[in-house]
Amino acid sequence: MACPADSGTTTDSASTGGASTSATSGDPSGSTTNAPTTDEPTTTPTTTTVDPTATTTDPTTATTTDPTTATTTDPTTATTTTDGTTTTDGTTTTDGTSTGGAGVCGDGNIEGDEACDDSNLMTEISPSTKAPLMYQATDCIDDCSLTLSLCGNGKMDPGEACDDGNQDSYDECTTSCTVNDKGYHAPCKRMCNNQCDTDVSSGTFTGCGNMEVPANAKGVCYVSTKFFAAQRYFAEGECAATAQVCTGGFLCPPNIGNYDALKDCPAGTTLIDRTTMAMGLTVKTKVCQKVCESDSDCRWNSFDTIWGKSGEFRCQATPDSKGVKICADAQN
Ligand SMILES: [Ca+2]
Ligand SMILES: [Ca+2]
Ligand SMILES: [Ca+2]
Repeated sequence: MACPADSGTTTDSASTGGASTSATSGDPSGSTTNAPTTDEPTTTPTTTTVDPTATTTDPTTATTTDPTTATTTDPTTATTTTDGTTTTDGTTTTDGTSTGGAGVCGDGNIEGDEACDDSNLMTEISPSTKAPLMYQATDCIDDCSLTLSLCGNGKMDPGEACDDGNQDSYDECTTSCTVNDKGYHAPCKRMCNNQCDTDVSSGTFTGCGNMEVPANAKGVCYVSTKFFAAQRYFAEGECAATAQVCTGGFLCPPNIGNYDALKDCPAGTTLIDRTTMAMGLTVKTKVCQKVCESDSDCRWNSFDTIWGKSGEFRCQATPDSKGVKICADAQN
């Protein structure tokens, strides 16, 4: 069973910064092609007509007749054709149909902007039992945007937001080659004076400094536990915000935040609502968790020292997320 359960409300699916490597921006506002000005009748057609060469197979060199917007510097920005249709690869024919371009992920052929294609739509799990996690040369992330074995080689490869070549996920670049924004889903540590008690919001957290914690919730760093009653797997620890209430007796862990009052989560996260029952206790927990589109939005490659193996953070709709895809460890 995957991580927390039951999402109540959902926020919009705006992606949080940093981890997203999606190259499929379809936002028309990303276009830099100027539309002809219509409120200046004295303007001659030659100065307002969009140059057909604006469409190019290389988004980084898309040009327009307006020198102030001649260059698109963001390679993820979609180019706009003269007929106003938008494509992510710029290869649009005169009749508006797309050709080639992004390719078909999972067909075994590396096409378009694919970094790799190993004939499946899954992110391989490293068999390594110690860091660094190792992958086969052809192992390819779920959306074909990144070759797993190239992350950690110290240089930027296609699909990587960063690569500092080390095994430290707590610095600016995680071992999944995603930017560590120290927000939701960031790697974290929880330090307690003696032994951490059952109040998961206790102790001192490091790594979650940029997390926006909603009212009625508390910031937490979920870390792996390995005792019989609560085997939970969070590779390297995971920043989240939570509210929890327990009924059923003195064994209850302390309440956290205000469960009933927590209604919304920050943009880029969704509210997961789950109930667990054990030993006569009923624990209701709400958690804000990061929304994602593919594994490349999550930390897919994390080594957990508690369990001594690879984490399995994956972008997935869990049994309790009501169809919303979140970054969750598949081992929970
Ligand atoms: Ca392909
Ligand atoms: Ca694969
Ligand atoms: Ca690399």
